[in-house]
Amino acid sequence: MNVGELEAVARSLVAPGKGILAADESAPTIEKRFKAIDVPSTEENRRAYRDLLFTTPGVSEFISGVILYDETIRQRAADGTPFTKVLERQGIVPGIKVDEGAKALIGFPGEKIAEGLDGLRGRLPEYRTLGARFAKWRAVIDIGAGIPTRYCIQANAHALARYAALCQEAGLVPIVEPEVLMDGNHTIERCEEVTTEVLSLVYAELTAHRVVLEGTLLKPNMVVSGKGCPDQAGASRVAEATVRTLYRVVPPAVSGIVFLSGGQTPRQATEHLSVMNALGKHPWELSFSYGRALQDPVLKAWKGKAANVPAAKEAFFLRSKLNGAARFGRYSTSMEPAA
Ligand code: 5MM
Repeated sequence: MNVGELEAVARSLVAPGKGILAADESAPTIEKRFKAIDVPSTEENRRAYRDLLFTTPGVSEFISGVILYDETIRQRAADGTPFTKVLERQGIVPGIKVDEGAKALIGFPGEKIAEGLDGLRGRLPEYRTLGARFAKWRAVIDIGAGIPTRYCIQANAHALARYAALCQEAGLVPIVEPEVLMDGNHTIERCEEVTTEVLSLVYAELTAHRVVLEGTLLKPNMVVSGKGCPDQAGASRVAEATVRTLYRVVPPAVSGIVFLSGGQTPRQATEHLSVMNALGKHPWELSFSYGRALQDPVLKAWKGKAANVPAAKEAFFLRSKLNGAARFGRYSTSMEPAA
């Protein structure tokens, strides 16, 4: 393991004004996204969609890295260039999702454990040869009646730490993603309580596994009200609760924090990030690793039609640029195009 190299990659992913595009939708997830715009999830449609994202001119000013899925890291652009090369030529770092999805945690109804540790050590060197310099593993924590249990949090934290240690051994920066879901009626206070417990256990496990924190990034949820909660916290409450939680439990040695959007609207995700950055200087870069918040407007503009590719690229460029502004706390809703 070359610690200096890991830290350099981690820091480049959170360079000022930039963040990550999460384009690592697994086959079932991309099928769901395509279904919403009436596009069949064929291999060529998935390739064409990722092609439009990765060849959007100028986007490297705001996008530092892209998380790919196993199929995508092996695909090529229309001109035959491997996607990893298309990204590298723009100075964008390719990454790879290595978990195999969240599955039922036996004995714990309603809870999940991310799978994929078996054989992971053998899979990582190939991804590095294909061009990946960082990886991602997502654990899912649900809030509900009697959940999450301590056992579920512990089991997921342990798996995240095992994954992170194996990535560092293979020369890949691990993005550690423990996602507390927005689904449910819970209050923002309950989200804060659960997120605090989850992150505390994650850092206890990472430390126990001797993971070098400087060579990692954290991809957390923001602290928000559950989708069905009647009291929907506004941007300043979300920003304050999220930053307070991070200060309490995330060591300053971590190279950066790249939020997931988790079902927030694209505007909300951008505004929340901007307000957090406007609060002042923090011990870590506060950045983004959005999937839906970057891609929803792109999918709506594209609709699977070649004629819509320029408009879809424009939508991706705009969302990336606005999140780039949010990295400096300089986003305002007035920067959004009129509806
Ligand atoms: C892009 O979606 C990623 C893969 O999800 P599945 O394993 O469910 O197919 C997902 O891990 C994503 O990176 C994070 O959830 C962040 O995406 P959002 O849309 O929440 O910003």
